[in-house]
Amino acid sequence: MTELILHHYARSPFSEKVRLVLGMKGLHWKSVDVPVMLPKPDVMALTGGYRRTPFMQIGADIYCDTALMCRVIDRLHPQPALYPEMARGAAPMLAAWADSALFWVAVPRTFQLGAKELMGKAPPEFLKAFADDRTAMMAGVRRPGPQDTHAQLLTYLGWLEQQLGDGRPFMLGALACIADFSIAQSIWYMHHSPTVAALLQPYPALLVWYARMLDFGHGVSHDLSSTEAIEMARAATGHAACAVDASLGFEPGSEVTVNALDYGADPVAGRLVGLSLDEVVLERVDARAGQVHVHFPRVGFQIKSMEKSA
Ligand SMILES: N[C@@H](CCC(=O)N[C@@H](CS)C(=O)NCC(=O)O)C(=O)O
Repeated sequence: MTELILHHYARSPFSEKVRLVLGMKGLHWKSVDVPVMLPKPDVMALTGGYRRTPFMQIGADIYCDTALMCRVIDRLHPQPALYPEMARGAAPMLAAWADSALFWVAVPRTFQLGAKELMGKAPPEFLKAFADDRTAMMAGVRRPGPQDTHAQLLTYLGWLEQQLGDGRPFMLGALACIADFSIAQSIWYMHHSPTVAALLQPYPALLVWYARMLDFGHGVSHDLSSTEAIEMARAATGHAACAVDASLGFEPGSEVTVNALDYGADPVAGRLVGLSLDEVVLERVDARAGQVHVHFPRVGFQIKSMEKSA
């Protein structure tokens, strides 16, 4: 079964990155709306504890983190290529910068300057609950202040404008690649606040590039409820092929946990069924979703043996 189900919410920048990728590929996909904050019981039924947004489901295979999701989408639907030959190494490197450094100044800066425009109509109880949720998700992470985000965002926007300075249509040349989508999500988020969007005016090449990115659209989505998605996982027969490369330090079938190394680091526990440089895959059995395989990228995630620590 290769039907793509994206679990996401409208205002999520990382979700917008994937929606635009689905648009570039011209795909039909199923759309499940997830809560913007905890609790997320239907998310947990599928992921086993990973709370970040978005994640992708294909039958009983669950893919966490957009870096992996985009590689899977590209493998299943290779044209047009998301990692074109001209940028095989540079594309994921630039994407990783945009998903971390750029994102973590663009999004906080947008909140710092545009909170009222973004959240103006939300009731105070929602705002308090949202702030508490994100504070807990970011526990232990140093967060930049307004002077930091101001200076760093201007530096990054300057770099992007220079990168497009020779008139190239996309960040790494003639073709769009994963880096364009990772950068676009931050610029997209800035546009939710008119005050913050105005900061982009001195960067004309970036704005032309951004309009080109929006032209990809989102493909064609069909709404699905989270209950139906869980039912589809339970009904699925089989999983995507995977195998454990034991030279990477863990035994096939061992009990492990996997967690993100940066934030939202809640561990997911399961039996190790896949391990390569590209991904780590856990098998877990959920009361509602049945036997699911939860996939994470290897980069940016930590695997811990439960057997050793027991
Ligand atoms: N590296 C992750 C980052 C995902 C991420 O930070 N997503 C944000 C929303 S855009 C999030 O999870 N926020 C908390 C939540 O949705 O519960 C990815 O590429 O998927």
